[in-house]
Amino acid sequence: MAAQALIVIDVQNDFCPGGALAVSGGHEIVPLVNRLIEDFDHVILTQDWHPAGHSSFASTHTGKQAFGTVELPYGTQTLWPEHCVQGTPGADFHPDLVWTKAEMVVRKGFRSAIDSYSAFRENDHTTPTGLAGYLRERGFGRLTLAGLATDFCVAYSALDARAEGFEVTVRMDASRAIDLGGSLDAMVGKMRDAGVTLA
Ligand code: VGL
Ligand code: ZN
Repeated sequence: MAAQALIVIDVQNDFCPGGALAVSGGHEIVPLVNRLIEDFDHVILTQDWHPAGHSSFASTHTGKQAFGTVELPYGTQTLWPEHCVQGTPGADFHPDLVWTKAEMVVRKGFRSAIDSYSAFRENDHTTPTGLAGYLRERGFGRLTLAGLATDFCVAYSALDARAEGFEVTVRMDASRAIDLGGSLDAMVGKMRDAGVTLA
């Protein structure tokens, strides 16, 4: 059976209460994520990592509000408050996350013009992050995902991982959602249809 890895998605200060794009209850998952990190032999982290003035920030577009949308060359992009700016405390991992064991940290969203929810492919659905190749080269075929946010970065990562041929389990108990306009239900449906195991 193929080796397995845990992928901890974006457990960063800005996605926790008090942060710029706080996910309700985001900090609650940290003890459970720490237990998963202990239980898995191989751990990979992702880190949302935007330059200032990123195209996904509402403040970059005159007259636009956070949680609205904008048309970018690759399609409709949801606009967010400024969050996870490279090198800022908001972009740091939650202080209680025990991340030292991580073998790899994948940073995403570092291109000004393209957002990246997924740890595999940016929001143009074309530009790869390199994670699929890394996982295949290391022989990982089974992935468990947990983190923030269930209906954005976790879900898009899970769907792309399935499309890349990995077996995927999402630990719903160790994830929390933004739930913007029914996005949680919609993404849960898509994950089920794609053969993602929701645990
Ligand atoms: C995320 C919105 C913007 C996430 C990242 O980690 O789910 N959501 N950037
Ligand atoms: Zn982001």
